Amino acid sequence: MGMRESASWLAPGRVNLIGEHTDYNDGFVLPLAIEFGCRATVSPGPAGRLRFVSAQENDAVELRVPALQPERVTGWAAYPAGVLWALGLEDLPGLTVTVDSDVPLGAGLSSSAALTCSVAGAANDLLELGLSPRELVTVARKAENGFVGAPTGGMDQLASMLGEAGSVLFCDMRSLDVRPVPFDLDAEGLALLVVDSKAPHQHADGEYAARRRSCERAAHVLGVPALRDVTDLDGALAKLAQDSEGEELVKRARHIVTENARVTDVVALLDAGRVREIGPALTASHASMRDDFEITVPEVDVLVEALLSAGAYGARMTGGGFGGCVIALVDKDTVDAATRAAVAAAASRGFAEPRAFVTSPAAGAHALDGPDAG
Ligand code: GAF
Repeated sequence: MGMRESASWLAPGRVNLIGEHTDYNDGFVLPLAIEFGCRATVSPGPAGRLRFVSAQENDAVELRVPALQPERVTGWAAYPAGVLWALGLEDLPGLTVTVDSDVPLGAGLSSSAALTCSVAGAANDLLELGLSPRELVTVARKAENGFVGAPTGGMDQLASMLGEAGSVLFCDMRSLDVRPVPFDLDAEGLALLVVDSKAPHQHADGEYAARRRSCERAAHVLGVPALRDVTDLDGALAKLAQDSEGEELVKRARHIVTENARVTDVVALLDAGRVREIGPALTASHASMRDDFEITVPEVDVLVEALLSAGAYGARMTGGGFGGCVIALVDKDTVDAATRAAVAAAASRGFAEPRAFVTSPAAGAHALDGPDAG
C-alpha cells in the first residue's frame, strides 16, 4: 500500500427533487448535489491510532485500530470511522481524519453522505487503493449501514459521489444505473427554493426503520422481490388489505408505487423541456408523503401550503422526513415573496423561523489536492 503526505476531498450534500423512500424499494430517485459540502483531509498518523477532528466539534475522537468495530464508535466520528472500517483493509495504518462541513445538520440535506463520501475519496487517494467512484459509493453506504447502524438506502451516497453540475441524477436503485438529466432552471427563469423548517427531528431513526419494515412486509405479502415490481396497483392494494396490518401496508405501498411513477413522469417532462409542468408531481409527492407514508410534520406541511399559495409551481418535503427541508419550484422573480410567505406562515403557527436558499445542481465529490484543486 502506497502512502502520500495527505489527500483532501470535497463531497456535497444533496436535495432530492423527487422519489422519496423509493431507494430501499429498488425504485427510482432524482437527486441533485448541492453547493454545501464537506471537506475531508486524511493524513498519516501515529502507528495503530486513528484520530478524528471536526471543525464543527470541540473534541477530537481517538481510537486504536483494533477498536474499529461496528457500534463501538458513537456520535459524528462513527461516520468517518465507518468509512475506514468499510475499506476492509487488514493493515490499516495510523491515520488522522480532519473534516469541515457547511451542510446544515439535521436538515435532511445528507450531511452524513457528504461526510462519508469525502472521507472515502480522501482515504482512497492517500492509501492509493484505486477504488472507482462507484466503489466509493459502496464503501460510504457500507459505513452507514454496517458501522453506524443506519438502515438507509443508497440514494444519498450516489448523489454526493456522482452528482453533476447542471443536472439532476436519474437513478435506478436496483441496477444502480444513473443518467444525468439536464436541469437548467436559470435558463427558464425558474429557481429551486429550499426552505429549512428547522423542525427538530423526532423519532426519525425509529420511524425510518419502521417504514422500511412495512415496505418489506408488503413486498413479501405480494410475493414480489420489492415494491418496485408491483405492476397492478389496485390488485396489490386489494391483496394487502387482507393482511392483519392491511391499512398501514396499503398506504405505505401506495406511496412507493405512485412515487416511482411520479419520478419517471418528471424525468419524461424534463427530457421534453417542459420544466414548469413538473410542479403538480412535486406537490402530489408531498401529499403522498403526508397522507400515505406519514413522514411529514406540521412544520413542513405549513411551508408547502404557504409556498403554493405564494405561486410555486409545486412544493414538497425533501429527504427522509419528520422535519427537514421543503423544496419549491418558483419563478426566479418570486423567490423573495415566496420566502417571506414561508417565514410568515411559520411565525403564525409559532414554529421556528425557517431558513431559505436557492440551489441548483452542483458537482459531485472530487479531490481537492490535485493540480486543479479549488
Ligand atoms: C434518507 C436516506 F438516507 C435515503 O437513503 C432515502 O431513503 C431518503 O431518506 C428518503 O428518500 O435520506
